[in-house]
Amino acid sequence: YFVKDTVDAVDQLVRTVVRLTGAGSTAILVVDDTLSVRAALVDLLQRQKYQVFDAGSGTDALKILSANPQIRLVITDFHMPDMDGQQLTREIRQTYSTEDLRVIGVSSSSDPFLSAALLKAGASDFVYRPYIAEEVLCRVENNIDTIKQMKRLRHLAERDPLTGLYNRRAFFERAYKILDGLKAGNAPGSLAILDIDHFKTVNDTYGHDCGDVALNAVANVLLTTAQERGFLTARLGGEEFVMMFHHRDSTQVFALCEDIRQAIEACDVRSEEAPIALTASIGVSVIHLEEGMDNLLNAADQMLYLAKLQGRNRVIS
Ligand code: GH3
Ligand code: MG
Ligand code: MG
Ligand code: MG
Repeated sequence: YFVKDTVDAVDQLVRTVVRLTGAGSTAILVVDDTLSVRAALVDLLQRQKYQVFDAGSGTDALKILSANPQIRLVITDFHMPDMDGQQLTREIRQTYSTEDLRVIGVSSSSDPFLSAALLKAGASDFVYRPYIAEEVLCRVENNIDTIKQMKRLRHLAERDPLTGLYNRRAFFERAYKILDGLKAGNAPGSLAILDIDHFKTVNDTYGHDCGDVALNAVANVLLTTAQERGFLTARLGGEEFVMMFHHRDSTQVFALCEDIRQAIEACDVRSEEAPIALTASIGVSVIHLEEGMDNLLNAADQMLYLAKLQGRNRVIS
């Protein structure tokens, strides 16, 4: 009986497979219209402790994918009645990048052009059946590893190592897109620069390590507020941070910045029990449709300068 034979053969091979690391939590979707073939692959992957989903058609596969965003890899058959593996891969690539979701094609066809067709459509790998279980598992692991490496590199490229906020580069990449979107939709938005008050004194009085703790406290306020209320934020450098607010008028932005200012003032940062006074000044510039990013930054900087001049720990827009 085919399934049993396959499973037994797989069993033999799996015992010889080097213990693969990190299989535990990764979710994989197996797509094949032939139940027995699908079942054998599902079984192979489940034995390696992957979380496995399966679909009998491309249409079902797309539904399962959108309902389960944790899926990182699709292993798809080529020949299927409603939508073949190439069409499915093309559909997948409309929504999911190779950084988020890998596709491995499988086929028992003797047509040597199938692998090229699938790779062209956006698959990252291909195996012809009958396959050696160990090869499939190694390809699965390699593809998952590629995603992890890409994530790691993206994190290194986009995040500030001290606070975990976006860095300058990542901020501007996103900010230009937001600005274009606002202009296209004639929607309101603002840009704000935040600078910690007398931060040099914090460093000089309590030491650089305490300064770093204070920077992280401010970053946490920004990160939490940004997640809760939906805006873009980043560390521009030193003790300066930037925020971009979209689809909010100037009154709403002012109120939001005022909340941020108060949350920073309320931060409980201590040096050997002694509380450290932590405040920040914020300069806001409202986006006018004719304005570019440089003008916006300059205008926000001028407002920040005024906030410092008028006594710090305040929002000026
Ligand atoms: P103001 O209220 O006018 O903004 O005064 P300030 O002291 O905050 O401004 P100033 O620009 O004189 O000082 C900024 C300080 O921030 C100087 C620098 O050593 C410190 N700084 C910059 N980056 C870091 C960092 O990553 N960690 C720590 N601990 N300090 C930093
Ligand atoms: Mg088939
Ligand atoms: Mg500064
Ligand atoms: Mg400062």
